[in-house]
Amino acid sequence: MTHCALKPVKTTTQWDIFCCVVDNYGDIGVTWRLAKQLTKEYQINITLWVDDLNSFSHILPPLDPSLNSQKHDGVRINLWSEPLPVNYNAADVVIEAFACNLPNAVVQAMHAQHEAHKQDTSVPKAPVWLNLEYLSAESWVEGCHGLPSMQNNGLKKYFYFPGFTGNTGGLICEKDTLDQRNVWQSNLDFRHQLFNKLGLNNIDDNDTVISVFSYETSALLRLCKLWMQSDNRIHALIPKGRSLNSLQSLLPCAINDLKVGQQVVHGNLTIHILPMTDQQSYDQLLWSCDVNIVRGEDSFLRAQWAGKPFVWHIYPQEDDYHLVKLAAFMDSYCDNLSPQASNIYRSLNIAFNKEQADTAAQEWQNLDLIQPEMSLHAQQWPIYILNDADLASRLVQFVKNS
Ligand code: TRH
Repeated sequence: MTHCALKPVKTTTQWDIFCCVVDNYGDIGVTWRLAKQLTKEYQINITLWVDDLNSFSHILPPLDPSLNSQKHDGVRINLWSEPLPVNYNAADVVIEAFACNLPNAVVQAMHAQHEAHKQDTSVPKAPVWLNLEYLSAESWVEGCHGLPSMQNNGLKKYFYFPGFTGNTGGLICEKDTLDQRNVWQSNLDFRHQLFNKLGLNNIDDNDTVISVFSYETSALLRLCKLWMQSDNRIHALIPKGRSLNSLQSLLPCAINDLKVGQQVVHGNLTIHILPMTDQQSYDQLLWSCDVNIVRGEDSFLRAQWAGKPFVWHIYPQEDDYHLVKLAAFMDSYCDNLSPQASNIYRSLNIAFNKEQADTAAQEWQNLDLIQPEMSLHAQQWPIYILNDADLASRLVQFVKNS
């Protein structure tokens, strides 16, 4: 047998994505979405290594947290435990999400391949190693996106920064998302069916429906008190989770004792306790509401793709750094708005995040003044900001170029 005959012949591309769940659902939410898209749109073999399957199962209910390995939506999902439960073979591309530290076995396998390639260039090169960073609209991102960092062992790691401009890594949005949303929003039957599925059977078409997926803030309680006194009926759809911590004074029992499907009525406000759903149903919920209150990174983007007005509760960071990131996004989002709309929308978002409850309530009322402009802007924004190049397509190109 010749030396060449021993070499593995690869027919498909294998990418491994490593995700460490820090807290909440954002780390797994982003990596799961990307994994699904790369599988479906680029036919890449993806293995998603996740260190916390229990958290993952909240946004992927069919996932069985007791299994070390399983497949959903074409993606191989492996429990990432230390040491890795299998002998690791280097993939073609290795993505560490949000600077999670890769397992030693992975780094060693990449390094071994790097050394083997140096000896014999017909052996495949070391995998393309990327660190997928958090999303930010700050201007420095353009300068850092795609930079390589030379590691002590001779490997190169690239920093891949998502972002809102052409010189960044782009934004996660599947190719059919906006078309699917348009179909959904053009026929009220879809909304009715979803609401029925979620047990929301007393919502009239003229009622205002607001989805709420935030962290704790006194601004939310203040808004609920405002909504109670509204002239029309308002429905706040709230999954069991952190938002409710701010609303304890409005609830009939401890949060743990609330039942999914339970409704709490105060004046013209009905609070509906929702289950956590899979990502697709959550998208459909965002498409169906009049306003969405979202948070973090992934629901923040999905609210933009929903084409509806939204309030962003940004993930809090040390020294209030998140307020810098919030301002950077507001600069971008409000760039083409009239001064009045820009002022009201910025002020509402800042007040919500800084727990300036009365200002948030005042600016919420002011939304009425700018409603047509904000609705149009919310529709136009996704097309403008995606600029025909979502994150997955830019990522695939980036890997080809490396
Ligand atoms: O859960 P989050 O607060 O995640 C955060 C942020 O990503 C933050 O940037 C990060 O640093 C921190 O985690 C560790 O918010 P986010 O990003 O919106 O993620 C929520 C995910 O949950 C998202 O993928 C949407 C999904 N989801 C569902 O699939 N079903 C649901 O019912 C709901 C409410 C959410």
